[in-house]
Amino acid sequence: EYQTFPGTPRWKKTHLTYRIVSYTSDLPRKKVDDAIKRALMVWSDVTPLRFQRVYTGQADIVIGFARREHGDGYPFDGRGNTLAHAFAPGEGIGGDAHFDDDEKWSDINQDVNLFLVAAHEFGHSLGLAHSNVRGALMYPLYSYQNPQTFRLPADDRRGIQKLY
Ligand code: TQI
Ligand code: CA
Ligand code: ZN
Ligand code: ZN
Repeated sequence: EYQTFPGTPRWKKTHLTYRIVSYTSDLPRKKVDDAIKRALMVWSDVTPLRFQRVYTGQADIVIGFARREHGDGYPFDGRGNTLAHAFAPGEGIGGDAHFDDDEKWSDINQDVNLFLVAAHEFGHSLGLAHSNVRGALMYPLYSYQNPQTFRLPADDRRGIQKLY
């Protein structure tokens, strides 16, 4: 069953902005942009949420790649283990998603698939914690699925539709 965070933080609006502030050198920028866009669509496809990209100024969901200590008190740990993290909805760092640039990011099946990890992180950005349903996107185990044929599992859909 899906879970929300304590106090059930959620966005109190359906039009959210996102901004990509830094990139990995593992992939061309266009592939990063595309993976992020499709990962957000996983959630906007099944809710009234809309995501608009902005290029300057502040945004609800700030997205970036970083390594080790990167200013939020949750340093990354080099290759392996933690791949990314995201913050529950809220002001400031709330909603933001960070990706460990010591991982080898990929848009296909080898290494770590950016689309799948980003879709999971944006679940956190929108207010979903971890599910205990094996196979759910928010289940805390990375398992590769073909991004081309990815469908949001029913448990995650129920969870996000409860919130929005
Ligand atoms: N990063 C953890 C995660 O996103 C960080 C984390 C642990 C976390 N508990 C949290 C973030 C609670 C927000 C709220 O779950 S990770 C997976 C999965 C990670 C793990 O790098 O371990 C995915 C990132 F689900 F496969 F285990 C992406 Cl898909
Ligand atoms: Ca790591
Ligand atoms: Zn961070
Ligand atoms: Zn998670």
